[in-house]
Amino acid sequence: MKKILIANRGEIALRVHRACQEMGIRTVAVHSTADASAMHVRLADESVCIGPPSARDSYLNVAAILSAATITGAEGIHPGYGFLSENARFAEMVEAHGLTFIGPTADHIRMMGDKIAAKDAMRRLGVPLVPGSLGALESLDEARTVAEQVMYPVLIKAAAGGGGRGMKVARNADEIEEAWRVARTEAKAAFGDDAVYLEKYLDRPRHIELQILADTHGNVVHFGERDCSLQRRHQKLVEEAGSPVLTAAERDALGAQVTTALKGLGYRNAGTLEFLWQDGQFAFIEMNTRLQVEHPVTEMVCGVDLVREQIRIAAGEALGYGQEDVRFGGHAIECRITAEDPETFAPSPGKVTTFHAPGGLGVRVDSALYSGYSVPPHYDSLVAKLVVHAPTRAQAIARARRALDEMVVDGIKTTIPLHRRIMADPEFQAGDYTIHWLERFVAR
Ligand code: MV4
Repeated sequence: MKKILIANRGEIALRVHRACQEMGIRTVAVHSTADASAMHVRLADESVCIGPPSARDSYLNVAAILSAATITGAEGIHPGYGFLSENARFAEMVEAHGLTFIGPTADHIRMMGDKIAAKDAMRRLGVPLVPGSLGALESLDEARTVAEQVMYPVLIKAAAGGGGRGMKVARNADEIEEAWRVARTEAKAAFGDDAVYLEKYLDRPRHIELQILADTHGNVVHFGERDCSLQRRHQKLVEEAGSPVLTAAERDALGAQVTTALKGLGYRNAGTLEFLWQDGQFAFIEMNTRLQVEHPVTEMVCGVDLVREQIRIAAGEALGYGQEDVRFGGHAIECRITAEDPETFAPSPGKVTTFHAPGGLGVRVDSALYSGYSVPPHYDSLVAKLVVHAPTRAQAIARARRALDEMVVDGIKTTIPLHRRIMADPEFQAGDYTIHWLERFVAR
């Protein structure tokens, strides 16, 4: 491929541009009218305005994006994360236009978008799951029966859900009818699909995910895990690689199971399998068929450029290395810095009067900010990812604290002060947290 269209904005558009640049591939940026002076537009070799500020009319405007690719002669489209990245129809249309979609097949995107189909596929391939219903629940009676089998508390989840939407807990038999009714109603309203399934509710899990790459020649390798337990309202704030609770042997065992499964599936390109981890046990919950926001922590510990690999795979190249060639060095932490009030989380768009990125050994900042840039109110509030890498977790935390103290984002409110507090906290430093830790931390 000689030219790639980047169907995204912000830091991830820059991230993809940088990989292309280093591979000698020219880039086409697309942008809304609100992003005419955005950094991704400035850096790209060419740019096309695809619509008004509303994402619906610009970054989600399939016709405009395909037209932009056609008129600029782009051969491939990288969707980044969010927007059209997990839209199977879009992947199909890209291919139907004779272009390369830099990601998995439309069929695999569709399969993993249906959480019931995803779990069923993983179960058949021998990946451990949370105990629960086999497939969709056909009736309230079936929900009661499965709940008695796996034992309360249970969770009813929407098949079309994910990311925490359309989930209802039933703590006992008195609550199951209400959970069943509300989950189905919400699923229908949110996704136009009222299919639901049931799982035993794990009360204090960690969220641990595994990064994989698969080429079109049958090779699958994993790049270890990320611990993403530090989240608030399903928005991740801090991610680390590796997880503070996992041994190398546990990682190897999980990785072997997952790479075998994905070979069986014929999966291609990048993917992430999400697990809940509790009491030393892994249970698969969902698979993401895109590059993830937190991919840099994996890149830092493995020394791999995941976007470069995605592009090579999409071009039909073989990975060219095996699992034994993937080495894990040191520890990496990512702090997601958003344009939000660090106490109330109210959005804080506006003009950045001064932006100063930290630097030094083991410090990486992925950001589309510059001094004088106005953060538009129309999109996600993520403005910078501070990623640090060091030989040990304790050194990585010290490095994150030092870098956060160097970093300046004036003119808007950001979550930098909250990250300073998290990095200074003894429980965080001990690695002693579950998915519920951060909600309590921000409330105190
Ligand atoms: C769960 C769970 C407990 N038990 N499933 C939330 C988002 C979606 N990806 C799955 N989620 C959960 N599923 C069972 N059987 C708890 C959550 C959950 C969660 C998971 C990962 C990260 C943050 C979370 C926050 C609240 C609930």
